[in-house]
Formats: sequence, structure tokens, C-alpha cells
Amino acid sequence: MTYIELDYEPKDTDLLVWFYAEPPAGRDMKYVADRIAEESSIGTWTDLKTLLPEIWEKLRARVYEIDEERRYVKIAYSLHLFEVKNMPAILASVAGNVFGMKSVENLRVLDTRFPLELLSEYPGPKYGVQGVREMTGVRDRPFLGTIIKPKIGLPAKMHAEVAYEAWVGGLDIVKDDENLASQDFNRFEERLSLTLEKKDLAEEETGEKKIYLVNITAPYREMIRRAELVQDAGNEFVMIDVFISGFSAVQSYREEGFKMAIHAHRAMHAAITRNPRHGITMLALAKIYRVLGVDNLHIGTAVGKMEGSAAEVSAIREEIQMGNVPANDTRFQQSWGDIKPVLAVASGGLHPGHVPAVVDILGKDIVIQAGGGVHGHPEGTRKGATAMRQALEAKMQGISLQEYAKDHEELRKALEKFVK
Ligand code: RUB
Ligand code: CA
Repeated sequence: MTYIELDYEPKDTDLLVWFYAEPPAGRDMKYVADRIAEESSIGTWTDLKTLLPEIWEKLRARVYEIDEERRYVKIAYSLHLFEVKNMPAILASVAGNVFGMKSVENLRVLDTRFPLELLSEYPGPKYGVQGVREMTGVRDRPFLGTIIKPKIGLPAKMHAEVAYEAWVGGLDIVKDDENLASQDFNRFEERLSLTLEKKDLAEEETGEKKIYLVNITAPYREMIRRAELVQDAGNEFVMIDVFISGFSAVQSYREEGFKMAIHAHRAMHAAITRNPRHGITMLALAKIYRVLGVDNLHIGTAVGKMEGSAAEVSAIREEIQMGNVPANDTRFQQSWGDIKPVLAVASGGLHPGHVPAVVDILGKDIVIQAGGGVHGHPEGTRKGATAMRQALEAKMQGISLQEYAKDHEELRKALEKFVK
């Protein structure tokens, strides 16, 4: 019995998974491919008296390509194998036990191809790129944001004041950090109401729409209670640590039907995305989050403090924003049907000096976020925010930062400190 069928033509309705797989000593790629297909569909380590021919025929996975040299294995799964509207259970098949099998030394999901039949069962983003642009009136440039720093520690009142400084200094977006929840010194309810008061004030003073990404990450029921508070308060966005909260929480949250857009922070993703020989790529994860329906997603910066090359980060950006993504060396051809594009978030170690490079690499449909790069400005948050805005103005006008800094003092001081 083998799951290898190299003459199998994958159907449009199949879910496809592209693995990188290393066989253990003394084994070849065929052996490894068979073990992966077996464990991820209907089989186990031995043959079974209970595996009826009709089950085998209908539900087995099919290895339709093996690249010995590059150690690639491509497997097609019939949608009949899955409960289509249950992403956690789909992942339990195709990206579950397989990672721990002794019969594979290292294993990485490089990409998946979701069939339109599956996509049509998911909502995708409620707003996406266009929706967030309409919500804010920011039409033809990247968004600029900050994460309040220190990431943890400010009392709610100061948090709100720092947010205000960032908004009036020129930023569109202020975000809680991934580990700010409802600590003793900064209760969720208090932070929400004080920060929204300051947001109103900043909007009045600047005449610009401002956005507050309030972190509701918590055990699910508490997360929903906090989302209700956010909705009642009239805020447009929530932030969720999507990887930490889990696929079930993200899928369920999106189905609750809240009005707010979802900003997805990806903290902990690197535990499975970082090792180039094992785990799941950020590209594959990002596709899942687009399907589940986040509006903004952290994808890396290519230039800041977090890992991820420019090619990798651009590929993720394309995948979450395009309607039809062409195939390449490690990526399937993916059609997205009615699923909206996601706003890409570049964040992590950024400062005004990075703005031109980030725009060159990722384009305009992005949020450029700087925490330390704003609150670390020699003259504080407001000037730090202004320096970010000036850097973006310079880039949009095609002027070099050095040139623009000559008569923009905030930018000049930022560059003096951050660009060594
Ligand atoms: C960035 C920050 C975010 C990182 C996470 O702060 O707080 O949590 O963006 O990384 P700072 P990623 O601007 O001070 O570095 O976005 O890659 O998931
Ligand atoms: Ca952070």
C-alpha cells in the first residue's frame, strides 16, 4: 500500500500542501513522503484490518510530486477528508502529528493551496486594505503607527497621554503591545476609556482620523467580554495575539460578528516559523490568517530587529494582498476568490531612517510601526511621531531623508540618533 501516485493530477477542489522533508538515516524521500501522507490522512504505522477499501479510495492523501534533490514533497488532500469549516481540525490532519514522527528527521510546511470550495466557507477580512482606508480616509500612502513603550509598565493614564502625543505628532495608529493585557497598574477598562478620550481630542485637534489598536488577548470568554466593551465604546479596532490565542479562537472570534476590524499580532510565530528546516513558514501561517479573517497582519520588516529576508517578507505581502498569486519555487498558485486583501504590518526595530526602504520593499498598502523608533526620539514621543511623518513625506515626494532633514528638525534629530 502506498500513498505515492506521481501521475495523479491534483484537482481544483483538492487542498495541496508543499512540504520540505528530511528522511532519517538509511531512508529515502519516497519512504518519508509515504509516512507523511499516511499520518496526515487516514493511516498509521501499520496496516489496518479496519481500513475499508472505500475509505482508502475516497479519503487517502496522494503524494503527486517528489523532488529528491530539494527534498520537496507535494501532497493532495480531498476536501472530503475534512470538516471544511473547521480550520483547527484541518490543521490537525495536515500539520499535526507529522512534525513529531521518528520517520522524518525535519519537516516544514512551505505552502498550502486552499481550493475555492474551502475559501467560500470562510469570511476572510471584514474590512481588509480598502475597508481600513475608507475607515480612516488615508488613501494614497502607508499608515504610520506606534506601539506604546515601555511595552509594559505605564499606568493607564500615562498610556493615554503617550498615545495622545503620538497621534498629535502625526501618527495614524497607536497600538498596545502584545503583552499588555489588564495588569494591576493598567486595567483594561480604564486604559480603554482614557485612551479613547485622548483619541477624540487628537482627532479634533488634527482633523485626522486616528486609530487605537487595543489588545483584547485573553482566555476566550474574557476576550469576548473585552471585545464587547470595545464595541460599546465605539472603537473601530481590536488587537489579538493570533498565534498565541490559537486558530480556534481566531476563527470563532471572527464569527462573533463584531463591528471592529482585527489587528493580528503574531507573537510566538517564530517558535514554528524560524527554523528553515522544520515547522511552518510565515507564508503558510499568513494565508491561514487571511482565510480566518484578520484585517491587519504583522509580516516582518526585512530591515528591522526581527528576522525575515526582503524576498520572504515581500512574498508574504503579495500572498495576503493579491487575488491570484502566481506559483514560484516554493509557492503554489493561489486564487483568493472573494476573500479580501489584508493590510500588511511592518514592525520591529523600525525608526524614521527605515521608512524609505520599507516602502520600497513592501509598497503602500502597509502599516509602518515604530515603538522604540518613536518614543526613543531625543525629544520624546510627539517629536518622534513627527519625525516618522516627515520621513514618510520625504519618501512620498521622492526626496532623500538627509535632504529633507535639513529643514525638518525632528527628522534630523531622529536620524542623528538612530542612523549610525
Ligand atoms: C515592535 C514591537 C512588536 C514587534 C513584533 O517594537 O513591539 O511587538 O513588531 O515583531 P519596536 P513582528 O518598534 O520598539 O521594535 O512585527 O515581526 O511580529
Ligand atoms: Ca511588541
